[in-house]
Amino acid sequence: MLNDDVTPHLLTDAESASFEKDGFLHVPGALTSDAARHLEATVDRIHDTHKKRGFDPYTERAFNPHRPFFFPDFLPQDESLVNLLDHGPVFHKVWGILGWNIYCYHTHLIVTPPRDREDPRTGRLNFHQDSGRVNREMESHPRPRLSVKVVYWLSDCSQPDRGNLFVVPGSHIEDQRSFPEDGSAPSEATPICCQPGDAVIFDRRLWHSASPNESDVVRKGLFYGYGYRWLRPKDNMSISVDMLANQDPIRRQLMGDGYNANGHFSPRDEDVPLRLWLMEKELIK
Ligand SMILES: O=C(O)CCC(=O)C(=O)O
Repeated sequence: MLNDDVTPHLLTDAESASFEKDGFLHVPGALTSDAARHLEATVDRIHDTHKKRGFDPYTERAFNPHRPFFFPDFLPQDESLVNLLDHGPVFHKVWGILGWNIYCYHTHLIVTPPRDREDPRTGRLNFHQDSGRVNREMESHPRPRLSVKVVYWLSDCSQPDRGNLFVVPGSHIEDQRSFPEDGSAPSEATPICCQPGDAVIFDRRLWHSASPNESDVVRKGLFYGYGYRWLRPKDNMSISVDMLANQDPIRRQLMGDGYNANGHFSPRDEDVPLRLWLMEKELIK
């Protein structure tokens, strides 16, 4: 729930300039150590459940403990995951970038075990921009931002061989880019090194990739996609009526609630309580 602790977390001019230039922003210490540990235990519980069942619901195949575990639509799994939707140290920067007509259109967690060195395919990087067909069907140049992703790191990725998120700084305004065919990182790419509890906000257009985990430290991260309310959800976003009923109005906005469909495009006040809250706090006009 948003509280009065706002000013220290607002997007500064320097952060805004850095995000516009590089296409990403590192937010050190976004979570306390206790919060990161609690969330890590939640991620472990979800991961272990599927490991024990022996079935990966995303790939719809047998669970493979050597492969990254990608689990979308995680909000219904635990209230602590819902609580991050408007987590002040990061969320104030998200609306600072995108404005107030936003919601969370996608969540996923990733658990990346040490890679299977016997399998050369696990050593490859896969650089991409987010949003699939959007990158083919939007005709402007550079294509519009539309959304950002936040990742909260729960494991220690402070060394560059721990499955780090690789990015090509500044590449968010490049519609096309070629990458080495052997799956290696180009020299312009850089691993983002983070402590548990750090967050990274990145522009969906930024060319980025997961990387092989060459270490013994299992990598764990929680990803939240925020986009405009007229953008469709990218996963099932299974938000039940009961889940919504327990949330405050701003959370409900962020979980995709609204008065009617037209309000995604031309919102009334009741569609966007975030806007009213920001006006009351004199953070926007
Ligand atoms: O696992 C990672 O570091 C990258 C995740 C990713 O590519 C994505 O969320 O689009």
